[in-house]
Amino acid sequence: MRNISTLLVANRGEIAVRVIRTAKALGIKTVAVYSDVDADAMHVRDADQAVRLGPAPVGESYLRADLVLAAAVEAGADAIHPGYGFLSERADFADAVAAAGLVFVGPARDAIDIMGDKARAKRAMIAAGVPCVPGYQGEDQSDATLIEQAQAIGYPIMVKASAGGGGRGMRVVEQAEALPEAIKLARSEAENAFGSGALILERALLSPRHVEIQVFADAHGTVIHLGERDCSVQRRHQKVIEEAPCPVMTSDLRVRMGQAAVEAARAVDYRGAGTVEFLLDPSGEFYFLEMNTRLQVEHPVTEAVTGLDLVALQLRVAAGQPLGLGQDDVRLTGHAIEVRLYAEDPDRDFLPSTGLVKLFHTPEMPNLRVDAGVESGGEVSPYYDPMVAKIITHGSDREEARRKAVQALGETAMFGPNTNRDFLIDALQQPEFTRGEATTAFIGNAYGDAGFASPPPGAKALACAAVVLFRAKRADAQMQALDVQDELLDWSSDGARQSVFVTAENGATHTVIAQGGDRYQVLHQPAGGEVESVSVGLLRSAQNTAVFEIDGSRLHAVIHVDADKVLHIATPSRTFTLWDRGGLASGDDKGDCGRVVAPMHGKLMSIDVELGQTVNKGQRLAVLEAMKMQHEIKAQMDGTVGEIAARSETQIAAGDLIMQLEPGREPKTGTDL
Ligand code: MV4
Repeated sequence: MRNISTLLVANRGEIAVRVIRTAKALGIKTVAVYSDVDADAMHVRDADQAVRLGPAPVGESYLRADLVLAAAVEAGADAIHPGYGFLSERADFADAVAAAGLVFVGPARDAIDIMGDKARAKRAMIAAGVPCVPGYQGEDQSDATLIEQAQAIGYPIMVKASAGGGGRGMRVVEQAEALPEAIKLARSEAENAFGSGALILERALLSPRHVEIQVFADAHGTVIHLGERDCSVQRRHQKVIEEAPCPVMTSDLRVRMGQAAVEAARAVDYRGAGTVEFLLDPSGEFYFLEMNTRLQVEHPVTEAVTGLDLVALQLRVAAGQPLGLGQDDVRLTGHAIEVRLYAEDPDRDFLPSTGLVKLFHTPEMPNLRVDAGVESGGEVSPYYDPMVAKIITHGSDREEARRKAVQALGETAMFGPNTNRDFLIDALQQPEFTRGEATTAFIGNAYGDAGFASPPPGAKALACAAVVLFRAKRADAQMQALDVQDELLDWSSDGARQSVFVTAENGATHTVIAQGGDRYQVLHQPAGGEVESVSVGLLRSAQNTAVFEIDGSRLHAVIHVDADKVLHIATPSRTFTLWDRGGLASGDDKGDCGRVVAPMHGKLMSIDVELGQTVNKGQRLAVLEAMKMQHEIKAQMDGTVGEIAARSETQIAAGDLIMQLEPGREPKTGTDL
């Protein structure tokens, strides 16, 4: 038995905050670690002590096992919780922590090692009788062997990096002709990314569900499972929505998958919290994919349906105590859904979006849990994962949890960096998801190649926004004229007070007429369109929220007005900005979307168009590599390439001009008419 009285949390963001919360509840002192850009971060302020690691890049801070270990020793910690990512699945780190006489909150090095290698893991699972996706996971990596094995497996085939994980280093091959080239590419990618070019082959399942089982093991021979999570809703292998239980689970299937997961854990002498990932076929067959030897991002849905605190169990088991819980003690209640809020821009191909968080607001409601790593006034840094918060709802059934998630997100907003909030709200309401039929093909089916385009706000939402701006300006006037009586502020000699706005979005004008008693008439006129009159009542307004009334319906909004009077507003379905353009003509913005600028710092990998070429809206213009990811830069309009200002194979800064598109197209010349 080991006593844990001081715990170092070797992570940042929401998971560091979450681990610290449970440690505190157990009377355990906490030590945070941080990089220079995180000196004022939430996890640093929550902990009892904090130790600086180094500069912002992860290679100089959160990935430095030596610095983390030294920090633990210096701070007098007796245990290290690695969270997820970073050092959580580094076998040599787990080993070094133990060798230094500290407790590593996780499994021993051998389990991490085996599960970190897909080929070894699958061989161990096959030996333990755990069903695996049919494939090849041998040591002979010659092209001839791989090609021959692929033929035996049958197409389509998945080629996966043995050292990869979570979809990294994975590609589908549809037919035999494409295999040699795919092997070559996959091998060199794997070599670069993971330091090993070893590959495995698997039959590609076409639209399976991604179902994972949470397991827990102690040092006294107890291994149990806490049911499953369905994580089928992923975008480019980034999980977006997770839920428990899986909508198509039956008690018989849960027993069989649970037993397979427990066998998987036993086969590697597992300790602590682990997750066994399976693919579940429409026919009800399931296959082992990989095991994650850490606490996962989506653990809160399991906590919601089991009522257990997984971090508390991890700490108990790490201290050598018995789990204190048998399989029969695990009861699943209701349904839980987690959505991941990412600081990214769905309108720009989901590029990460960073910067000052002007406002982060979430509602208070029963059975809602928010795990966040940033707060208002904080910063989303380009150096780390763009996930900023998780929103978890629990209901008596799936539909209740789903509706609650829509409602909670509708009253959630982050202003500053863009987020995927509106996308999440849309995804949660897609018929396929609502029916509980979403498989791994869902995002592709629902959004296709075009991706998600957030529709512009409607007249009602714009009218509410105009009212907020009007009131913000009036409040300013009030500050400057302290002796003006309140009731006179809405009065003017030519009748009602009114104010004209032009939106930035599409050149529409809004005329707000104050009618007294917190009622307003808003005349909404789209550029060149008919005037529409909207009558808006302000029922409630607080620091950052407002409730409006339009035609008897309530509209809830989260609002934030910048010092320069830019209004950020999130209604239950849309996030947008509005500002007073002081009567600018509506055409003034037109040329702007022809400016193609780098959305972030990075290396310009290619420029895919030529001077004078005509392009279609949505067409790829260039590829930018940033944060190890390739981002396609697409045309925002139809046009002609009028200028190319940057060169490929060069570094480029955020905001730098790449090219200029001219509106309209050159008439086609030639004889193809
Ligand atoms: C697969 C697969 C189909 N067939 N392997 C992705 C994450 C990683 N843990 C394993 N993943 C998959 N492996 C075989 N043999 C499907 C996935 C998969 C997936 C694939 C495409 C689009 C979304 C997906 C979501 C989850 C899993």
